[in-house]
Amino acid sequence: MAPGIRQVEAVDEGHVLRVRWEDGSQSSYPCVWLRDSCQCPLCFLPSAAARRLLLQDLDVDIVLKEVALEGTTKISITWPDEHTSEYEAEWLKERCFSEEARAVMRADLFLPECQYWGSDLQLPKIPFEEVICNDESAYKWLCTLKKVGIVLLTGAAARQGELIRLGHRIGFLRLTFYGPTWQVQDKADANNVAYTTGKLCLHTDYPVLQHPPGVQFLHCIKQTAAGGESEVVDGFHVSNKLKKQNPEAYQILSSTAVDYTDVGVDYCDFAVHCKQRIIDTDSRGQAVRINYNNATRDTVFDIPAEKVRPFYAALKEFNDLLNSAEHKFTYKLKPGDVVTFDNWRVLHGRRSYPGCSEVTRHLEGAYADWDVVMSRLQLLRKSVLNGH
Ligand code: OGA
Ligand code: NM2
Ligand code: ZN
Ligand code: ZN
Repeated sequence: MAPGIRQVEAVDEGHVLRVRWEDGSQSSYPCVWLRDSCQCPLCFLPSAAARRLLLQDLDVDIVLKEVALEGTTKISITWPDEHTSEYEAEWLKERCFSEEARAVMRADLFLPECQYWGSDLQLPKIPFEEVICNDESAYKWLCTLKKVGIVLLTGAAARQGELIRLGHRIGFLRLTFYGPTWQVQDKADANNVAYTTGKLCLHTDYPVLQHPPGVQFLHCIKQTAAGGESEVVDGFHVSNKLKKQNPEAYQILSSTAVDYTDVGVDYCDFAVHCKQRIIDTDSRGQAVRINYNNATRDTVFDIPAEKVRPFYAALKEFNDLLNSAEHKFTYKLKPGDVVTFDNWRVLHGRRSYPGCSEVTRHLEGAYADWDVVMSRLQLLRKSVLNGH
């Protein structure tokens, strides 16, 4: 519950509303924002929870004409054109512009908390059926997936179709050229190195797409006796290490646009090209997405010749750090295991295994977008916190 409002007044020549709360704190709200955020049925469409007011009808220099406090939980503003707007105390408090209030809102909306890990990872595990049937388990799954970057779901049936069920649980899966779900097994004339028995070096999937899938699911249906172990590394943690150890290498990998290519036939025929920075960073230089698959990195390399060798040196250094024993966690999937991980953060690989005329190892894979996963997480949080 928000505290009540003690007093309201216009300041800054009517451009700002100052609210004094009963707990002694105060908040300032620019009038242009208040007018823009009017919740009346002319300005706001409740059924869409969206603004109807057009920006062309908003006066950036608007000042308030009158403000009145109604009890302690509501204020009413009259604008120069006699339009009136009402705002609830709680609604205003949540939207306070102070640094602290904005940090609280940001944390609620985006769950930025990140637990870094290395070879010491305690792989989080939750039973698959609990995630399907129980909202609290599903909520725990998605929160952990966001925070740690990887969760193992256990005890799924060892047959195709379980990822479709998981997709329905969150909303929907991400369709790509490899199909709604895809079968990782040794294939004749493989259209991807994943579909062989070879070793897969640490990689993120699908950097050839402009918006690479945010989340990946791999469901083990059959596992080979020898080889085929999985490896994972926390790409954000290793990026931080690289930045400290070799800032120049970090600078190169976070600024060089690398060409990726993928050409073939699967769900349909495809010829995809894309440029990605291997370490994608935000405005503060923090890694937000790793885009690295050595197999689909193009031979076309659209940078000046003299920059090529420094680029490879930087990539080698990153690759060495990724592969260091201190950073790598190794495990082996069992039939019925579904590993779910943040494909923007966690690099994954697999050890090679012996080839055989029959299929000795079979994973079913699928992707989801973070938009869909975060949406489900927010909805689950509401229902779990409301206790149903
Ligand atoms: C892939 C992949 C892992 C494995 O298909 O992209 O990383 O264990 N597979 O086969
Ligand atoms: N598969 C597993 O970037 C990639 O090519 C990753 C994608 C074939 C769907 C592999
Ligand atoms: Zn209005
Ligand atoms: Zn992969």
